[in-house]
Amino acid sequence: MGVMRKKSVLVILFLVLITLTSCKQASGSAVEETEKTILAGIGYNNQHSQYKGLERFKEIVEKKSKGALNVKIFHSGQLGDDRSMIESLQLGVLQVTIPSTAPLANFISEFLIFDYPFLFPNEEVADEVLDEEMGKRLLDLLPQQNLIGLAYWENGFRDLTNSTRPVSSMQDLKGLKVRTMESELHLSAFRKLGANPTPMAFGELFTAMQQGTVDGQENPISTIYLEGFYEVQKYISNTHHVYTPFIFLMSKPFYESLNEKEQKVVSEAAREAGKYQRKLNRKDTENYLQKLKDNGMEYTEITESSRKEMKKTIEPLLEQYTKEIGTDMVSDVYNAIENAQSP
Ligand code: TK8
Repeated sequence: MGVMRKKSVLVILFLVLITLTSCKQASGSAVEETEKTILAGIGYNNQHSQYKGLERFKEIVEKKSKGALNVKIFHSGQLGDDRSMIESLQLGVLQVTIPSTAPLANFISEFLIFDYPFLFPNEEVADEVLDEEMGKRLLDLLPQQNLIGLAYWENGFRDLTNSTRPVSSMQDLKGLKVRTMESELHLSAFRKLGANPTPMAFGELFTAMQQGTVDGQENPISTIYLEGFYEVQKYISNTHHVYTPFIFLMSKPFYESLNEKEQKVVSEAAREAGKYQRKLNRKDTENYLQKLKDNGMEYTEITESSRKEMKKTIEPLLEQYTKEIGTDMVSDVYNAIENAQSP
């Protein structure tokens, strides 16, 4: 059994143990109610808005359920990477995780749409499309995978960093060893742009950059700063090539074990905490680019013509994914984006 496999088994055993020891009878109530514990695992550390949003979720849920529900938060990938935590939800040994949509696309291919480069023009349009009918249509695909999607949160617009050279155009990408999320589309897109991409779980990324296994990576500015990537990356470019939503996932078996009132509490709390998290993430993004420069990173602007060239180069590649996702779904997403931009 491989190291990763052993780790996942250990994490699952750990989660089962926690769940068993956390279930305790609420004493003194007329009807013995078992307190339900929500184990929530995320990939980022406890400085990121993803963690602070989850703290807000915890606060709302424990207050509104009057203690019938309690939330335990595990950050920094302590319970595994995005894919393994999604699998733990499907098994029912973990109750909440908030992954990027890219790894989720390995379970439901329609979520690949969010890896289409330059799909969203800005956060406001992304909010409107995700929080309205189009976003709900995608959430409705989750129960078939034993998952419930309660809300969209924000990872953000992804920018490229590397340790080798400034990148201001597609030509500068040539041969660059870039880590991508475990998404077939991300991988083929960077290959098409001339880079030398490697898919990798987020938890392995810092060491890979430190050891030179990869030259660069791409993530939102708040991640680059809060995960200390400036310690091992010299150059950052404002590629803004993809907007990645987070998706607040709950294990379907757990969600169905909740009574109606509790289901309403967790659903409303996920949405309310998501609005708070988005706001926080945007404020962080404004502040952190300067901090990256203060920590020695060299910032390069990508010209609009370079962005157009990248988009044109990748376009033919998307045809195969549009077939996989479904042409209707893809055109509906683009129409929703267009409608969200019209006055
Ligand atoms: C964190 C990941 C991360 C993603 C990545 O759990 O893997 O680069 O951007 O945010 O979801």
